Amino acid sequence: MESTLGLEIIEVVEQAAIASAKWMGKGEKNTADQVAVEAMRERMNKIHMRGRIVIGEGERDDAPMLYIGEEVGICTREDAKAYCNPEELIEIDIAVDPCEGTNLVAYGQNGSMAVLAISEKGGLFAAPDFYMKKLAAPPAAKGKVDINKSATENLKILGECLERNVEELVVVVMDRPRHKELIQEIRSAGARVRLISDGDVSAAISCGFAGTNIHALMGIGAAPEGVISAAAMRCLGGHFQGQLIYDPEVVKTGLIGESREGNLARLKEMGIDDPDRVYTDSELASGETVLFAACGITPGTLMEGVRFFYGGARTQSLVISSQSQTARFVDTIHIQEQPKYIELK
Ligand code: VTB
Repeated sequence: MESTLGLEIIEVVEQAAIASAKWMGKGEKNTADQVAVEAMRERMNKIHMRGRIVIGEGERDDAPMLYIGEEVGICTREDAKAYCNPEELIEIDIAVDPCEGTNLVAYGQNGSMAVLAISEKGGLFAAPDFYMKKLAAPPAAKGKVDINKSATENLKILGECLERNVEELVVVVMDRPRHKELIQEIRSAGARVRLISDGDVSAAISCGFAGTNIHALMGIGAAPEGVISAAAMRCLGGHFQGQLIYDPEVVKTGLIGESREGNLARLKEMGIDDPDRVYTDSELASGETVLFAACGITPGTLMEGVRFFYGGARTQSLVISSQSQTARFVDTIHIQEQPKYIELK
């Protein structure tokens, strides 16, 4: 895969984050999302690639841009022959979430980001718009904790792997009625819980880095974002497992259809024969090469949010590559008008 792609996708997430950040705290989550989608798509279409959206804003009928199946990149254009040699270009699959945590942006809260993952064709699991039970943990616990074990057991294992008491562990859980028992169990086991209102991608990835004081993500979030988290964790060597959730009784609120049987039939139609299968990060992001990029919209555990100043903006992004085995934090000043001065600190 093009090594320059890693640099270009930084700009893709930066542009989405800047657009969305202009709507921070305005109470309009749909606009915060829409402008991020537009900015992401516009920048993506300037990249010399043949890309296809596998995880995006929804089905073509509901989403005008970055819908599942949309082709993106200069080399997908009708007149592309003049500058792209189709034989030389590998086809790329892309999973996007231009505004992960729309509510966080709308209410000016921490933890939102523009995010995407890329792999060669077929390298990312095209997760349906279902829920996913997730378990993320640091590299030291990879393959040792297990989504099939209880939270109590996993916390004990995690403590051993990280050489600390369970009391010294912090678990991120989304604040939802469906997690009532899980939260109780984690607390009774002795660990501490950080409840978040939205944005479990940031929480999952934070487990991959020491020093974030986040040691695990447990609970049920959206499945497509699970694939994006898995892509990052696969590159970082962290632990990530996901299991699709199709029973509305388990989720209690939200997106999926109301009948368990109907949901099971939908999964079967999509070619998912074992609906209870537990996927690992390298099954969700199975491509030979995987790239991940995120840019903070509001401040988060890993990245600063977008900061505007006279004539420009400053962003912080993270790009992770399986090929170069790097996790790069990129601090960028975007000069939009001739600034009076550029502040470095
Ligand atoms: C959101 C969002 C998460 O999952 O909660 C969503 O904040 C689905 O959960 O970051 P609800 O329907 O209960 O809100 C994520 O988008 C990603 O997993």
